Amino acid sequence: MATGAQDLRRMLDELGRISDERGRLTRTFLSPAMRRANARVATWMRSVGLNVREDATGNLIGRLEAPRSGAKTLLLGSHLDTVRAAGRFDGALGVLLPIVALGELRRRGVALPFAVEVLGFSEEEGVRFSSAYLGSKGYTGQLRAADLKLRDAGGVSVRQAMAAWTRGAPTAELRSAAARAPRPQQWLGYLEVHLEQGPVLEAKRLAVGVVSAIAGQTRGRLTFCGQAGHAGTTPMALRRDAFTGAAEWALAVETLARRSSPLVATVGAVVVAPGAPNVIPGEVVLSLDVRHPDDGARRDALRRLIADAKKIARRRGLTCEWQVTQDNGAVSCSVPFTDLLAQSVRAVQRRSLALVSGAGHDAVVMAALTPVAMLFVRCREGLSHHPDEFASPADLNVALRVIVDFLTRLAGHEKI
Ligand code: HGY
Ligand code: MN
Ligand code: MN
Repeated sequence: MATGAQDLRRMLDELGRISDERGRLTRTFLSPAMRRANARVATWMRSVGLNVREDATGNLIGRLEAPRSGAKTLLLGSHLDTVRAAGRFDGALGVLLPIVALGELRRRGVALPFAVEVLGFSEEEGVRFSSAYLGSKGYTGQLRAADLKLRDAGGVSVRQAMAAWTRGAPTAELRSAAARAPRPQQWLGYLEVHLEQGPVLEAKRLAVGVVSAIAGQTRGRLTFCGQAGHAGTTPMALRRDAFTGAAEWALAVETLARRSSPLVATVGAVVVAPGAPNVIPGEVVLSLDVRHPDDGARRDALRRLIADAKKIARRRGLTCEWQVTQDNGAVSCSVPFTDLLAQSVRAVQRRSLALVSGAGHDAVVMAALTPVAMLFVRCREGLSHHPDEFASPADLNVALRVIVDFLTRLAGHEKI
């Protein structure tokens, strides 16, 4: 399998260079780089015998038919979009590894009794529209009107971006005749391979592990409004500075999260308007990302943080407004499906470990419709959402062997 792992590394390196920005990897929803990435991954899909299509949400779908019609379909996939200044493994690993695994089975002459769809979801990170999982929601028919109305920093809505994308689709071969309604009753389940993005596997000296559950997360925007004014002539006592109010709140977010483990809360993006050095900030928009394995605890923390924002605003003569852009409950992975995956993990690395995922994944969306399982791959120092994100060739080889074993094991399963 060493050549398979070498192919996988080469593909990850190549895909990691397809970016919207020079010098760093940023590939957001329906961007020009996404178009190039889909075209490149489509060639790899076709090279192992998959029929390739693209749906109206820009998801890339490679399908391997079963020998007999009416057989169920196993879904394998992850996302092809990235955060800004991303690593080359987050998402891409879960799309490219199944392609290499299917190529390995083809080389061995193994015909699977079920169909397979390899899914390259077009949007999981929620960078462009501040709402995650638009790709897998589109694939599963779960996109809501509110999702389509979301606007990016340039004022373009999701609906407009999707319309522009399908008009520009490269060839008929990549454009599905129509967005196919999902038929979950036809699915065996969804398996996602993903970087752990945390330190546990490294601490346990394990190359891979299985996921028991995925933490719930809420994302949104909090806007503080005050009074813009002249930085030189406005006395400090007369100011209604939106940024200092926002800064006080950001520290309150950190203080609450530090006191309430395993709660995590992050202010990751800040927009200050009008954004000139000699103008007192009149309006500040902050992003908020709150996560917890327990939904009740997450919701309590969110209520507390919004109340703190209102208190700070009142005291400083500001207004504040909260807008939720995403809210997902915690999800448990399918026990039988995960047990089968754990058998393959044990067959390859002798020991299997179950982890809770603090990161969100497309499996959260897929779990609403079909059993889900996830394989985590160790990442160096737990670092992710960073250019230095890294999974070793040896660990990639272990993950590849696990997935080949899993597909072979599932093929022999009486319930197919
Ligand atoms: O943010 C996350 O949890 C994931 O990387 N999308
Ligand atoms: Mn990510
Ligand atoms: Mn990811």
